[in-house]
Amino acid sequence: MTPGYHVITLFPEMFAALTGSGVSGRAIRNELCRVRFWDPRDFTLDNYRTVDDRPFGGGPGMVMLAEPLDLALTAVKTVLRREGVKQPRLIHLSPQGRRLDQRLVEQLAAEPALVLLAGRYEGIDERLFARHAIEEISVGDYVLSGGELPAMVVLDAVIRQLPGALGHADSAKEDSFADGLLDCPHYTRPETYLGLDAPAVLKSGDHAAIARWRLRQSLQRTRARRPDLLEGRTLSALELELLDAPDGVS
Ligand code: 4H7
Repeated sequence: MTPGYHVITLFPEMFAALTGSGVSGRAIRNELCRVRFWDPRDFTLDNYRTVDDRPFGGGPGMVMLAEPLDLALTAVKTVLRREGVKQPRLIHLSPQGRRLDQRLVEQLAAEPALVLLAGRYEGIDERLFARHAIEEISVGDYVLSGGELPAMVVLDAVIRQLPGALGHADSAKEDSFADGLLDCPHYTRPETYLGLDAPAVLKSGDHAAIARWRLRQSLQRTRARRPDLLEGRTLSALELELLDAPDGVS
């Protein structure tokens, strides 16, 4: 079944960047997944279509009302139940959440549906979280004005994992992080640019040597820039050998 992604947001128009362009746009156009938007304003019950109010206890900014979000979530759940999805993962994008990584992305890409809640203002009335089991996910330790960009980050990362999303030439398995390592350097024409030569091995036609060179670059870069990524990973004999191979060897 085609996975269904549901986004609860006051700013559905922001998602044109995700749905209209690139790998994600093509995947949606080709019906590898569906993305639907739910505007909490459409679930308000007052004439002013109010979605926020001043925080109890005072302080700056506004808080999102529980009720419109609760009604929107309930509507999404009803649609999903009718489509045979019983317990969809509900995800609130928040700086307080579990950090997104490629392992979590791969888990999310295996789900038949996801419901993403993009908050605005200072946050959401906490009582929404008493009524629904909602996971919190963060895309990194920095503050944004809303959850829309994080929701697009999650969806872009998830959608590129869907079978058929990438041309068969490039594959999600080839991505940096797919094997827990940083990417190798890339080169294209011309062979010499402003006196700088592309590595000769890449022009050698020796595919095994090219694969070894790329793996060595990935390993050495990962050790230099993100040694934390190597900590939880057991290196094979080949990987250990490549890590300490000098440039030009192997
Ligand atoms: C939930 C709660 C996610 C969502 C608070 C969301 C960063 C991330 C938001 C907030 C996000 C992330 C409201 C806290 C606006 C900051 C100025 C939306 N920011 N905000 N405040 N790292 N912001 O994933």
